[in-house]
Amino acid sequence: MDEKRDTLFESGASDPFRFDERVSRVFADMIARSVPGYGLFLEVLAVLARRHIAAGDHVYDLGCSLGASSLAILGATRDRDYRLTAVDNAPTMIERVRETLADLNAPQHVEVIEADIRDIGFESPRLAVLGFTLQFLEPATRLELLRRLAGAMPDDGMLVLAEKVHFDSAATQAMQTELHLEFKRLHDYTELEIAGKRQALENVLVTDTVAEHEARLREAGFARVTLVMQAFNFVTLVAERT
Ligand code: GEK
Repeated sequence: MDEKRDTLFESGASDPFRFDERVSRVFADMIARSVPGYGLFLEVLAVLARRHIAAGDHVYDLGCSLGASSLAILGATRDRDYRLTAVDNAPTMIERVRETLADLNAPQHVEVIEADIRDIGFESPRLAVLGFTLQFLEPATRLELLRRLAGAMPDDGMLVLAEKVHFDSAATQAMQTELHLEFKRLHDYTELEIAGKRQALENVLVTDTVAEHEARLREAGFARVTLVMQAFNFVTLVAERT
């Protein structure tokens, strides 16, 4: 995989954000320098996978991008024989993730599907991961996807949902936003790049509050929702079917 540094917003303003060839080429660098706690999220996911996945299970990585979540899961469970389906609707991501996962020679059965996650059927997902993906779906379509996931899950099914969130309190929101911006500055993004990306993501990445996520997950059919990790305005929730 040709790893490249993210300089997409060097000159500031741009068109609305899209997961295209340019983004796919720099994606690994972009997400590591933009999402506080991304590395820890992958470790948390590995722990959850080790704890939860058993032989014969079906695991879904929904919005897999370059496959980092799949790799974390597969690496932590090499002693088990199960099926992992990685899905993304960006052709350039799929092209790259196919290569990565094929080269991996994983003992598990891995398949990569290019599709909108709202259009595929789910076959008894014991573990499903939405790693910073739900936030890119039109808000009105989120509940239906979660409902279908919960409905297809076995009783001991689990969803790992990682998202950027916002806060009801204006003071908390201001503080968390400032800390996120400082994280980006720490990773050498300029003010122009930060402003450009922010503009590009407007109406493309639409956040909810943790309370909104919890309420929607419950409405979708998940019985228990647990916050397992937070880094500023990025959270990971575990939703259990029963
Ligand atoms: C990781 N989980 O590295 N159907 C399928 N894929 C979609 C859809 C959709 N409707 N909408 C967006 N995507 C990964 C990171 S990135 C997060 C996930 C980020 C895909 C989109 O093409 C992109 O690859 C991914 O969701 C979101 O752990 O960029 O902040």
